[in-house]
Amino acid sequence: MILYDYILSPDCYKVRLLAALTGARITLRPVDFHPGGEHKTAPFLAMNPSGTIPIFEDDGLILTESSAILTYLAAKAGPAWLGDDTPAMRGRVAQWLAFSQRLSASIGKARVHDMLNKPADIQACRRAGTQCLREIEAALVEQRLAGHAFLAGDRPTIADIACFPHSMLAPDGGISVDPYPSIRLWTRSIRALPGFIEMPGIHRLHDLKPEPGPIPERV
Ligand SMILES: N[C@@H](CCC(=O)N[C@@H](CS)C(=O)NCC(=O)O)C(=O)O
Repeated sequence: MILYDYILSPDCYKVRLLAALTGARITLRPVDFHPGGEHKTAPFLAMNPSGTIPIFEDDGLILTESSAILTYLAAKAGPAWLGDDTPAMRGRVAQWLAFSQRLSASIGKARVHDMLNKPADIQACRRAGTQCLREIEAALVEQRLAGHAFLAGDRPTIADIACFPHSMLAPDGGISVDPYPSIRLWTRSIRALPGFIEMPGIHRLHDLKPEPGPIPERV
């Protein structure tokens, strides 16, 4: 299994992370995303006409779109990650996979604008990204009230893997993650999973900040 990969891409990191968590062996083929723009060259456009990474190759099958790749890799290497326990859980996983594309289109765009100077309507991206984080926070509060620490149920699924990277990298695009205590707890649960791997830029600092709220007075 080959992942056409860029180390600073959150969408590629999703695939590396799931591979690490499931113990799947994948070969990384680095792409000169920046400054080379290799993903826009003819051989890459032949694999993915939309000109994005990740691209995934396995035994003659070429897959694009991170959510599709997560689904395939989970089916192959760790079916429990698909979240097929109940129809409701399966539906929620599908919902969060679709939602993750809103994260790419908002936080992802704000991040490449700020880090790589790519043109974007930065204020619109930040507004949309903040709205996405609020929706994740609200959903996680509901989940916690039901005794569940993860997005689709009481255990991690590809829904969490699809939404975790962009949420954690939001500060790279000028979007704060500080106001969201449930996101903070959720990301801690993900980090604690056996086999978890980091990506450069994932903000540990966020974890280390004190919980929001008034500072207790010293006695
Ligand atoms: N919907 C795609 C989005 C992937 C995407 O936007 N990837 C970024 C890198 S993280 C990319 O290739 N952007 C193209 C560019 O900025 O030229 C997916 O989920 O795989």
